Amino acid sequence: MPTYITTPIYYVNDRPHIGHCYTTLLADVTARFYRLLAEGPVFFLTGTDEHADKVVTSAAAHDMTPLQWADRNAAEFKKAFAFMNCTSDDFIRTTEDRHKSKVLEYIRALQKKGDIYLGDYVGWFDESQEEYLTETAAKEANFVSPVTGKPLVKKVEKNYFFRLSAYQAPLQKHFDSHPAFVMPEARRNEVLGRFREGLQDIPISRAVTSDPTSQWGIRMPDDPSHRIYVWIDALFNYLSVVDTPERRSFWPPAVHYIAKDILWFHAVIWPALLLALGRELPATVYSHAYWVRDGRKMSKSLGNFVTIEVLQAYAQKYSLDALRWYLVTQGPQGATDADFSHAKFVEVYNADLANGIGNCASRVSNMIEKYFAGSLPEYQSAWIDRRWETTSADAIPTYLRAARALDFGAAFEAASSLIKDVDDLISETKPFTLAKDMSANGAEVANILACCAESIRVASILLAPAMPQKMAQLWQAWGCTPPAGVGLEALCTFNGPHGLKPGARITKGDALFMRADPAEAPPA
Ligand code: ME8
Repeated sequence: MPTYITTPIYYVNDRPHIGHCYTTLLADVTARFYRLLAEGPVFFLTGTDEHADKVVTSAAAHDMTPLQWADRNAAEFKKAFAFMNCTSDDFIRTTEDRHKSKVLEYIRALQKKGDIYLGDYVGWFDESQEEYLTETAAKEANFVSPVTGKPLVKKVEKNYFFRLSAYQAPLQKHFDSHPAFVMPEARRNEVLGRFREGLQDIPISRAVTSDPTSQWGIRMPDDPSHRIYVWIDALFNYLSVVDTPERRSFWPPAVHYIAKDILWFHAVIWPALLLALGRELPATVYSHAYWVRDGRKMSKSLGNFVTIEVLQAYAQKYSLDALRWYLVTQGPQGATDADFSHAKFVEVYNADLANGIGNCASRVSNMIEKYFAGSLPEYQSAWIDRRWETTSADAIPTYLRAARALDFGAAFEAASSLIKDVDDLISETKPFTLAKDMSANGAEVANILACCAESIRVASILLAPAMPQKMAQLWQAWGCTPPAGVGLEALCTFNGPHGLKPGARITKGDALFMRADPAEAPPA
């Protein structure tokens, strides 16, 4: 089955930071997991949202045209995601013709159906978020932006409206019959709570005036005095990119990854637009929480963003895969914000990586080198199979269940449990002691080390979506690079057709992860 995974398209008024990298990384890990499953083609999309008013303002402040400014920052986002080793299949910029022409097509279809009409709008506008707030929401927020605290602006406009109210009942039905439509549960409940207040039609255009800001954006079909509201233009990216003969089979998306800030647009407005267009709805909108720093929200005014430069310094010092591991396993998946903390980074790095898979793989390859001249020994498989069945076999189904449910924290914990089982096996059986008398214990040492090496191989496959480079390094040292196109379950069958074979060369290679000193200052 084709699998389609998306990230938000990010505003180009600013440079990328940890938040953007995190969401795109989650999507990358998901895409790599689905590619590993080899159940069908995978399409992973990210990109930039370029028609926001604030792009015009920032561009002017830098003496550039909006498009020049967008070009520059879109390139920054591309660079950031390349640095994170994210494997997106396409990068959409909403200023591209392929997107703009599709948006016009969708708007026309909605007009024809009577779902878009011209009316008057009076409302409270949050200029920093490019978003209108309902009267109730504006009052609750004391007429300031709930996000930035800037005063809301009262506006009356002739606008084109989308008949959102008509989709209350069908959306409710969809929510009722698709419990995984919005994840996690807390976010689903949040949407349903607001949803019960009732849906009102929403403005989807803005008047074009002499103000240059208002001239940026896609014009309404047959009415150049209006431009399409940036949010509507942006949401359509998910469809426009795959709405081609070659890519059509990717629709609908398996998951739209977003954070909690843009939940309403994705959980209500976007599905309503899709229902209106007669398109299938995405399987899941996954709305994660926020990265914060030292317990405080990251913001421009505090100047406390974890920038690309900070992330690069961590990758340089501890390796990119260690950074990916920290972000994915300690990040704000679920409903709780996560703190980016150096102490936590080092703790997780040492526990999971340096003392985890790194140390385990190096111990096992050292012993194979020492006792069997680096050649994987023969073993009595009945004994090993029993050990595997009793301690480790559950890790794979647990991993699969968790990863399919997009719970990568739990999935990688299951993968790491294999490494812990190997450590436990070594502590219990002490092959290094047995090896003192190889003529008496050689067969037993062989059994133990073969079992350990094969368990590490299986773990490395499960860990690869998070740490593709380091696992590839291990596969190279052990000559067990998995062939492309073979599904995860076949690859992970213990001593299966893709398992390590007796006689395989197990070389030590470079250490995967060197231990870090917790007292050391954060990399700068
Ligand atoms: O909202 N922690 O773009 P945007 C985690 N263009 N993730 C964070 C984060 C944080 N502190 N800060 C930002 C827009 N993000 C629109 C989207 S989609 C059709 C249009 C991530 O540049 C997170 O994914 O403000 C969040 O939803 C997104 O960046 C917002 O990016």
